[in-house]
Amino acid sequence: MSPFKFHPLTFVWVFILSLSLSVCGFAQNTASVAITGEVATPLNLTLQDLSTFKQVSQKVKERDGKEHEFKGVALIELLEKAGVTTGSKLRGENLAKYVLIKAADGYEVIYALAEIDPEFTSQVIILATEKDGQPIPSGEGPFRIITPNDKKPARWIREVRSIKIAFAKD
Ligand SMILES: Nc1nc2c(c(=O)[nH]1)N[C@H]1C(S)=C(S)[C@@H](COP(=O)(O)O)O[C@H]1N2
Ligand SMILES: [Mo]
Repeated sequence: MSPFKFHPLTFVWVFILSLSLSVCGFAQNTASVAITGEVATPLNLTLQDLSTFKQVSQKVKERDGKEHEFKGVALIELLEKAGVTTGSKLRGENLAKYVLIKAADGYEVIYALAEIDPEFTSQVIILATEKDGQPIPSGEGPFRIITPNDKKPARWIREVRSIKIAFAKD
């Protein structure tokens, strides 16, 4: 006889637990960020896709007053990949473009395109995929925007789903 006695329902609970864990993992791995609007090439980027870009880290203080290190891809790199008017093309009417970022909970924030472009600012805004060396958990991630120079974190939008470039002009 085995020294351990399992309750008959143990296996059912273990099964349910492992199933829900794998469903969560699957959701994280298939989650993606769509880049649409005024782009040459619309993109739909998964964590896997983002890992192929140059990785950038930003250390920021969160609301809890503690410093956290976020790692991900410079937003400008993603916009360039999508063929957005950046750099020398960011002039004239293109200066009226904004970047609308939407989250899973319906929260939305905007940045002017020029706020993101390195010819206008030395701040590197990132689409973060890691926090303190770990994937960003659901509820906050898997994708979060970090804007290190913003004095309050209200535009550090969690659970990013889409990024749309548009003209503010009518
Ligand atoms: N998706 C999403 N992101 C969000 C918000 C939100 O309501 N939804 N709130 C913002 C505000 S107002 C703040 S102050 C910070 C808070 O981040 P924290 O909960 O990680 O401290 O998240 C920002 N990002
Ligand atoms: Mo906030």
